Amino acid sequence: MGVIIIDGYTVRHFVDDEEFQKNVDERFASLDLNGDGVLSRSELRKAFERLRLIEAHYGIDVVTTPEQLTALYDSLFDRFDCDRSGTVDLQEFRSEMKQIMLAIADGLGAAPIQIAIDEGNSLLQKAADLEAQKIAAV
Ligand SMILES: [Ca+2]
Repeated sequence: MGVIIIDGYTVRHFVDDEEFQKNVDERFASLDLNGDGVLSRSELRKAFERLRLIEAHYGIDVVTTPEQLTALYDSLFDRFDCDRSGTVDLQEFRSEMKQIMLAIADGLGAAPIQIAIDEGNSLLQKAADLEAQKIAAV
């Protein structure tokens, strides 16, 4: 478990950077377990569990039953699956990840806050790393 200091500005910067697109594309590829080029419901569920988006963005910290969790993941899947094809393609994944990150940025606002990160490669961690690199490069 690490702790990063991050604000909305840092997250927005990251979303506009090509590094973000690269990260999202890599993530998509690693989540597409059967390699068919789209994410199924179960593949995307694994993604949510890994990204910890529930905790980070949706603000739900008390999820008690498996049924509630499934309902939650289903509603998230429907958000990603814009054209209701039953799968999430790369374009849908990219645009929704961007929306989610921007929503996080809005939530963070201008005041830097500390966030506990317990996965080394989370997107917020990458955002903080990128900002640190930029500061170091000046
Ligand atoms: Ca797939």
